[in-house]
Amino acid sequence: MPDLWQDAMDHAVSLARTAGTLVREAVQNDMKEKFPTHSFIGEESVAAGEPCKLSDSPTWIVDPVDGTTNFVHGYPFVAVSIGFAVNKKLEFGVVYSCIEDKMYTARRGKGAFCNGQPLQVSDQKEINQSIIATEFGSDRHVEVVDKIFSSMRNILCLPVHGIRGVGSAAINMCLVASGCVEAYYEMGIHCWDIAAGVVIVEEAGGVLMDVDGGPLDLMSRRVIAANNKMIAERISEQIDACAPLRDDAS
Ligand code: LIP
Repeated sequence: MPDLWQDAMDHAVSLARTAGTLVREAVQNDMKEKFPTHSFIGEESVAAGEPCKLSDSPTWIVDPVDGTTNFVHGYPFVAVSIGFAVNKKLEFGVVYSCIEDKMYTARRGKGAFCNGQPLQVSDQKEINQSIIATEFGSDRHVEVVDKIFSSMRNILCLPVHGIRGVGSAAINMCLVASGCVEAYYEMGIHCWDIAAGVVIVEEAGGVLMDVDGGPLDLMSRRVIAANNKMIAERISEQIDACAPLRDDAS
């Protein structure tokens, strides 16, 4: 039987690559010209063999296309995510949700905004009145998938109002900052998926945590972003944690 949609899918993959390359080159070349002493960590640069080590020097942490699978399938949540760290501390974050045309920005100490409007996390304190965002991730090893399902089952049965997920870590974090979901957690993401969102969530009044309840470690590939510590802790108690290979492992 002929594969009707292979041609369309190949075209989408090539479009995603073109768009990703365009954004990556624009960001990377522009930054190299404008800030020649700065460092760069990005999904594509790391895939090309460049190091993924956070040093004290000013560092751009960039995902040109967060939500790549969405993009390939035309699922309308795709973002450009740009975080900026100095002395290993994130100073600002920018997430542009391209299809929705929403520009999320936050600078440490100066608040978080969407298209210029201030953002504030939800004030909900009850987990059973909360919506939690998460993703299934991209790891298909059965032991990892089992942990993802058991964590999700535990959280669903707390119970919570609902579980959602738009397929982009950066946008999920912006939804926490916007107050439409109380929390987002995921295991298996990368530092470039979440760096910008960290500042946006914090500046909207939210908190970040590791899935084990400890402080967030940007390179650990695990995150909880929540409207408050209480909700974050309730989620962390339910997570069957796995430990993906750290971003800075090699
Ligand atoms: C994606 C993340 C998403 C996760 C996917 C993938 P990408 O990033 O934003 O949260 O579930 O597996 O990691 O690969 O589209 O930049």
